[in-house]
Amino acid sequence: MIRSFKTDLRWSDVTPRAAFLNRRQIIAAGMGALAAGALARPAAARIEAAASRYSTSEAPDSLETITGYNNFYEFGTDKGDPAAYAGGLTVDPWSVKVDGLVDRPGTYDLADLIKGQPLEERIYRFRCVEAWSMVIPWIGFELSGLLNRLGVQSGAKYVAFETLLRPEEMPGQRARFIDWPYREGLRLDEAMNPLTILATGLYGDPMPRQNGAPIRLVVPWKYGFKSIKSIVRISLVDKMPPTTWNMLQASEYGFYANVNPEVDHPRWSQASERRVGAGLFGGRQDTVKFNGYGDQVAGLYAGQDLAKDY
Ligand SMILES: Nc1nc2c(c(=O)[nH]1)N[C@H]1C(S)=C(S)[C@@H](COP(=O)(O)O)O[C@H]1N2
Ligand SMILES: [Mo]
Repeated sequence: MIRSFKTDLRWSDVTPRAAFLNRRQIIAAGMGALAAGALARPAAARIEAAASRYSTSEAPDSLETITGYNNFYEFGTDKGDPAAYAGGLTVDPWSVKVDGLVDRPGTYDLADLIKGQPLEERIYRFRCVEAWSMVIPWIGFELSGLLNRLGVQSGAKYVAFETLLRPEEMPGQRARFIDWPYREGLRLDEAMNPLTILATGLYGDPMPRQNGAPIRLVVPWKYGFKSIKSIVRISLVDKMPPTTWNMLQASEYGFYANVNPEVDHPRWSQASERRVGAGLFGGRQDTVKFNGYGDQVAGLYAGQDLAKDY
């Protein structure tokens, strides 16, 4: 088990979910069970994992907020569409294709792919390019651990990801303004940073479908669109891969998409953000460069002009 370095705030005390207060009694299934393939059994696997040293001590948004206000265009463009329409997504069985410049390519059953990766809780700030934000208690593991296991070859410079393409279960994919499947990518050093995780759950439970079940990326210093959901393909490549929002509107959405209050979106300011769960008394707060994770990631961009590499 991972020890908490932050004892001042226990987010289990602030969650409104009565059921969640019982989590310590139901952890028998535990992390091992989750890693071994209990991912798709909604009630079966609750995960014990204390806040890691990378977690914020800010209070997470409620489960209702995190699962009710989503961007997942495969299910529609309204914030309530994923919650309304993702219920029919089959997440078990689930396989992920690994290809490109990697020693162990193949199509892996999800449980095999993530076997042995140490799950932990990461309470991260999450900042959408649309200038809203949340705090989300993810369960996941460092992408670097998986990439090391897969064996990244020396020519690889980027990691590319793809979301499931299944219009029968993803009604938003019938709209053609996006060239499906949804695609994202990271530079290899970004992918290897310990903040970058693949998340398989949140609030101690397997990942809700609207949040990208059964496995999604979380890159907390970048705008939310980089954190691609429901991943079915991971490719190690030598060139910067095409990414969905950049393909749609390159002048508005760059490849890097680092949270940056100094670089406005062409149509709105990025200087501040609305904390979604703040409710009546909450308001806007200042946006922090790299979403507050600069100590860990600013060095990745030394020598880059972030106004140009936006
Ligand atoms: N496949 C896929 N991944 C996606 C998206 C999407 O539309 N499709 N939306 C992105 C955007 S814009 C955001 S802000 C986050 C939202 O994550 P959340 O709904 O879990 O908060 O998912 C990102 N990942
Ligand atoms: Mo977003």
